[in-house]
Amino acid sequence: EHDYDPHRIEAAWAPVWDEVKPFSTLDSELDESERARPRKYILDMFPYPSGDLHMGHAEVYALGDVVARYWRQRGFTVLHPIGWDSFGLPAENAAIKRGADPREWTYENIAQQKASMKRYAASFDWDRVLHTSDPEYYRWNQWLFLKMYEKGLAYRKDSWVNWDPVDQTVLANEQVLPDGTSERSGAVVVKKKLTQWYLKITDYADRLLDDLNQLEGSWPSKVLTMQRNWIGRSTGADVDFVIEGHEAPVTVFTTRPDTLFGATFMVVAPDSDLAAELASGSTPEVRMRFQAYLDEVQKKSEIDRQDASREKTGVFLDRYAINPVNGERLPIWAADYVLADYGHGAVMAVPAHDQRDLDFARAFDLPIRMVVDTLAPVTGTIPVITPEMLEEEPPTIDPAATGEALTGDGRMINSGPLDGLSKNNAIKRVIELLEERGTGRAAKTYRLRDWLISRQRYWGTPIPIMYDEDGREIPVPEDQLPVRLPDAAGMDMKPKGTSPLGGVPSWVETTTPEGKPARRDTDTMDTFVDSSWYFLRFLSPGDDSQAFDPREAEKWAPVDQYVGGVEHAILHLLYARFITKVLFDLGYVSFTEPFSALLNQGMVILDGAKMSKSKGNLVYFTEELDQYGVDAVRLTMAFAGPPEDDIDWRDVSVTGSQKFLARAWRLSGEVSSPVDVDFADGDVALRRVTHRFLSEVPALVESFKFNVVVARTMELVNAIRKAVDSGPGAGDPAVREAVEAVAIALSLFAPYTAEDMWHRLGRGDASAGRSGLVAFAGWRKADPTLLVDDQVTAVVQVDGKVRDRLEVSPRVGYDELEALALASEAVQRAIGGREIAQTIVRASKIVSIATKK
Ligand code: ANZ
Repeated sequence: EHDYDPHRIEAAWAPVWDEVKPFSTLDSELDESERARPRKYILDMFPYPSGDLHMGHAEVYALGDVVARYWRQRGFTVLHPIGWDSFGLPAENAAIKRGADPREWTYENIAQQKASMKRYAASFDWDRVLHTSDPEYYRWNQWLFLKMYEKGLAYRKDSWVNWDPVDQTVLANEQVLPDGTSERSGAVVVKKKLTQWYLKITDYADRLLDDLNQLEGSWPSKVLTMQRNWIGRSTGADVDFVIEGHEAPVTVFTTRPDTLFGATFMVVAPDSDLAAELASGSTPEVRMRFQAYLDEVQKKSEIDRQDASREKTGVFLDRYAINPVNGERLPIWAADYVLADYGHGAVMAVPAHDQRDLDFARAFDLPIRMVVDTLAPVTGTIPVITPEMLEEEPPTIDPAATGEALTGDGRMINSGPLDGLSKNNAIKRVIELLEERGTGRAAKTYRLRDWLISRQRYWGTPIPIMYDEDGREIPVPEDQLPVRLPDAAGMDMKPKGTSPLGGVPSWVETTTPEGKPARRDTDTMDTFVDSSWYFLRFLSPGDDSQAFDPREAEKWAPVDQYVGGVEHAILHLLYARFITKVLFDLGYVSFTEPFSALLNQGMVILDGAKMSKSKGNLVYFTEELDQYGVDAVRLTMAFAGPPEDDIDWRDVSVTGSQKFLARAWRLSGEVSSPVDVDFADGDVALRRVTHRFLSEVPALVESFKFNVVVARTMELVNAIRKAVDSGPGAGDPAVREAVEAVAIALSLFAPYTAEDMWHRLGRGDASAGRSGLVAFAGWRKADPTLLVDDQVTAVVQVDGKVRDRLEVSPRVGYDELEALALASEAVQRAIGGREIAQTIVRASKIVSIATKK
């Protein structure tokens, strides 16, 4: 007999599983009973194929697998697919560096990662693998784009975009970090004016926000908050201002229409079309100063511009707007604290009540008028005036003097028909006034912008649009999809500001459906398009007639449990939610949220720091597997702590995990009772331990307390060891029952060890297909009669005399026992209404009450 050897066990079971394909869920692979079972869709975020798997993957796939394997044990047919998010810049940059084809680099890495995942025994359905860089996949990106184009949800516009000067490509707002640098290259992002494709996610802003309420409790609240802030809905009003010498009125968005009488000037974003228009209608001198200012502004990042502490800059345009409520002439300025693509790119400035406006007014000597008296009480009691207060100089609140804008509530002053109203009532009233006159209306605005998807790079999905000789957009007919990427051989991929595809005339030149010459759009799509709907493609792998079969979506989707990193809390999840709603509106799916529940795992770190090549603190995935075996690494991931927490690889003991697995495994060889023994004849004490375990584990797994489950399994193993060595012995039926429970539980964390145990216990039968594997053994039901606690007797004394005896659980708490004692009638009688001086509780044995004499 050999001892526990993880590598021997791995070598024994990997080929068996390859043969049985235990986790295939294509209809053709399921038998009738499996098709009839309830279904679960458990999805781990798919990887980007950059080199081999790393410890971060090791964590997410270990944890996702616990969930998938758990639901199988609960009798569900579980879909747990995997694929690769295989388009994107790293492949292209690696290709440029090494002169290789991005395609080769990508698919070699995929092959390596796939082999590692198989070795890691992640219970994936290998019949449903997808790669987003396959034409069979990206064809459907193009289809989706065309569907959105038909609906007006994909459109082209000319605008200032975020430009990464290192990668020489456009970035979505979401890809620019708070410090104004590129999430990808680290370069400081600048602005550039380009014609680009956008998806109209802003049309869905309200639904994307409101539907988050459905996810409350099943998504981490942190992620919900991040999504809410990203969408950033503000409510207020749009107010139209007539501009002297300008035909069209200018509309501004304000959250404080109540302060309209306090507007003393108007500010437009210097980089807006409006500013250019107003300047061009002004004097030559203004035009020159404006242009010089604009040149300055364009060098700044949006983050810089929003920094409130920065010194205010701007130019007077020598133009005037008319305040619709009082006819006042407001000078119009261009200043960079107003952003071109928020609201309408123009604000009514109310310096008394807005800090940015106040700073600006003080810098340029513009008038400041208070319209809200924030000292006037709105609700509540009037403050008591003390004699001391009468002695003091009344504090001034005038913003012109203090430099502090008054943003609080109060009573309206200097505001004609609004005077005396509170803020909220004034907002209501002024909106009514504006609506009556047709010069304003209630409005909402969002921080969220439309999704810019054009990228000037090679390794992505070509945008399925061509342009005829007049530059008109012509969608590529659906039956001509996919628009395939041309071969990379001989292509110059170096970033140069336009897509490398433009350098392949044979690809660019095409013909319209009418046979006229046309040129293809040479940009490719943001890879977030690829990952916005991949969870649906898993449902219909290989279907070349549609992106996915709506009937399959009906069967499996939405995803019941999504598992992945919190780094995707905004972008990926928001885009997937958006596209799901679009597909709902188009009638392809019947649900509006793609991921019913979300688990964010923490990071694997070393000595408190993120692992990275540059820091030289990498722990290598395959080295860990070589040294400790797959199961010990997987178990360590689950045991390290709550899944949301970071795991410091220095603080864990993979050796400890391995020792525990060996202890459990040895027991499976010691069980000497026959397979068909009746557990009911077993030792009751051990059976109680086993059944408590069986009853408690499901709720623990379902609340992601995987570490607690592992701890409970260790306790059970200890109890079995005791029973074998110094209790009823290895032949007792309760020992078999307990060891089998351990094997089934370990199948979630340590699949090789569990399979081997199952086999040694005489249960496993690989020739029976998947039903002969431990993964499908089924979670055993706890026998409720074995869950009842032993009762112990606690005595209750009052003033030294025993007055009652209580039957309680040995685990009863102090407070609970005290409450039970006080609830006793006999005890109350003995107390006789006297005050209690002292109560001493020793759970679970005694409660001693002393009364005041
Ligand atoms: C007048 C006013 C008076 C404002 C007042 C605030 C306080 P949030 O809450 O972030 O949505 N604003 C509107 N468009 C802007 C733009 N393109 N760039 C910079 N600022 C802009 O902010 C809405 C407020 O931000 C609006 O309400 C407007 O200033 C300003 F006592 O209008 B407010």
